[in-house]
Amino acid sequence: MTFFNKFNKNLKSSITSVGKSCLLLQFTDKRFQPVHDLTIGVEFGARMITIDGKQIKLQIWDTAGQEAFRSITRSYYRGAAGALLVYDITRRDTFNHLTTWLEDARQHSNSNMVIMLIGNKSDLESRREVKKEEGEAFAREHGLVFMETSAKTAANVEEAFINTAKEIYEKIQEGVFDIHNEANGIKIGPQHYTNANAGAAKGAGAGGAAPGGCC
Ligand SMILES: Nc1nc2c(ncn2[C@@H]2O[C@H](COP(=O)(O)OP(=O)(O)OP(=O)(O)O)[C@@H](O)[C@H]2O)c(=O)[nH]1
Ligand SMILES: [Mg+2]
Repeated sequence: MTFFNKFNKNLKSSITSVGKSCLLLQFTDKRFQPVHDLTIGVEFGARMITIDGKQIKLQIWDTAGQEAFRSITRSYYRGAAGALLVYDITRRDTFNHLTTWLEDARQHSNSNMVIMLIGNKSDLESRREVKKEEGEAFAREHGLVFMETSAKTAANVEEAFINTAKEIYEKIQEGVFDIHNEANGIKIGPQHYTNANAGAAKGAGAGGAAPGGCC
């Protein structure tokens, strides 16, 4: 699973600091780090979760929001099974260019990639610039799942990652992903291999992604 914010070709100020790295840290380490350095290139996190009684390892790439790293981050989209598209609810500029970002992500990723739209910093209600309804409408229009989160209070952070993984898992079971092609960001662990070979990925683990995968 890759993990990145929306970014925009023209306004560098709008592409960083939406809270991607903090969300990842909250998910993997269950803590919030108020002062967080800009991500340089790509960072990595991983966590085991259980879905449907199966152990699944999520491998998560945290990409830089800065335009300067765009070509590096793009190369991580292709091998990802899922993505969190993050904007900051207190900065309308981060919301305004979601369409541009989404086009770019879809163009450079697997067409089956699950994308979840995240409006982060929901704890800063008094500074809100983007209504929740606007996030919901954008997600509806583009076929994305939507959630508001706070990396600070941990609200919905667990749900955002796990629901994305569940969607990937369901797609595996429906046979949407070719689980024998690791370029899809999914790798079946040895303990699941017999089951996976037996049918349409039944018993398969889902998750992580570029390159790597899971289980
Ligand atoms: N109040 C509040 N602040 C947050 C939240 N998430 C992140 N922040 C703050 O926002 C700033 C940027 O967070 P990062 O996680 O580094 O942002 P990023 O999207 O990874 O930024 P780049 O790596 O530059 O693309 C930090 O000062 C965080 O403390 C949140 O949910 N609530
Ligand atoms: Mg970062």
